[in-house]
Amino acid sequence: MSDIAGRPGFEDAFHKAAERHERAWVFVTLVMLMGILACTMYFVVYDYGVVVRTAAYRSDPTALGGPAPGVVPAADAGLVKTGPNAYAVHMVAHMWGWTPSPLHIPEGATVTFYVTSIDVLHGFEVKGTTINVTAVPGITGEVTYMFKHAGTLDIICNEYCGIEHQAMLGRIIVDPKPPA
Ligand SMILES: [Cu+2]
Repeated sequence: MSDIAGRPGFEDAFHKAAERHERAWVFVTLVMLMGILACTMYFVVYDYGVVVRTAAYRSDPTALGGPAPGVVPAADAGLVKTGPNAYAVHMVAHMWGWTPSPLHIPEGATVTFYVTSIDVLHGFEVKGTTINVTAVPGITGEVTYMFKHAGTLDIICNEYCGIEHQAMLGRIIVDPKPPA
């Protein structure tokens, strides 16, 4: 074994140190990959439900049984039954809140949200779920979601919409199924 810089055993020590570093970095990479996988699995397992479909169209919300343009529905307007275990609701964004809220949903229900805004752009996001629809004045966005678990979910606004944007909160309460 030749020596670098005239020091006996230097090359051996150098290779051993390099190997140690390589192993350490392979380990760090594996830990990061496992972290990403764990986050993904967590969301797959613990997500509150699944998006069934989404759509967006220009429309007069009254054609869908919703409030007239510019009108905020009643705060306690609930779900409208559209089929077995299926419901619809018109969710209206306004500076700075969501109506109707709080919104009660039975556990296991599939709910179609018709989302619009009466003033500026807002973002309809339900924390802990994959619901994320932009609320645009004059346009109805549609998202259908199946709520698998009972619990309380927060509605937030994810498009900056003015001075009280960060306080623009709503609430969805998924009521547990009565015992059969
Ligand atoms: Cu907003």
